[in-house]
Amino acid sequence: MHIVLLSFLTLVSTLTSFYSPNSQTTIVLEDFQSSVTGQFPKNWGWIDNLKVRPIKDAKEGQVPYIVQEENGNKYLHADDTGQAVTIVSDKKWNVKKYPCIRWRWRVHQFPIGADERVGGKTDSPASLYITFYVSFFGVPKSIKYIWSNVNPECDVIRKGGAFKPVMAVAESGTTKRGVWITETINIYEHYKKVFGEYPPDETAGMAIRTDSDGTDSRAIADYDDIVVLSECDGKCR
Ligand SMILES: [Ca+2]
Ligand SMILES: [Ca+2]
Repeated sequence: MHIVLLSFLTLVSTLTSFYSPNSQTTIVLEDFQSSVTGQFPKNWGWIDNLKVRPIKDAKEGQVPYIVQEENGNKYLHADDTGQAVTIVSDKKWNVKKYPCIRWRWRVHQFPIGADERVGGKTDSPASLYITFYVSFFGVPKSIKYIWSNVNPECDVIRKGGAFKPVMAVAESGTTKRGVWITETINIYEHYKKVFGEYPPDETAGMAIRTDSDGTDSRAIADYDDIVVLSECDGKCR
């Protein structure tokens, strides 16, 4: 009798933990594993004069992003010498169900003298934009999460101008060179904090940019494992 009750209780507790509302679920948005090493990533485009174009429309060296591989892991590699191109993915997800985003990045070279607050020096070695929606007039509402040489973590930089995204510093400084760093941000909560309103349920896409055009230098960075999560603590709350 005891044994039956005990096993029943064990079963209940097992089921409870399995169906626990606290169990985190994740969706992998991009891990670059299905892309071809040495080529531009699959299912991404690049922005030219506010239009998204396929990679075949680019001139040699115009879009300096390729997939590289280390021990079987593929990742995106950006090497900008002033091209300053943004690449985009139209992957969308429900930000109410998956309010958190996590990704990892690694900077090999920081643009010399860059400062996103100073006109003409607005370069970031790495950045990931989340676009929440695009208006009828084609104006995107985005937060651009940057790795900034000098601006402090969680700093929010507003430049003004309809097409300029709000920037938020996800990582700061030039000491963590050549090391993969993982970021986790609750973008649903962060959007509310930055814009003072609720975000739409579904996002409109994401973008990546490594740039060094303002400082006329060079920026090199890698990106991988962009994942959304049903819950997290995250930075910059
Ligand atoms: Ca990967
Ligand atoms: Ca720039």
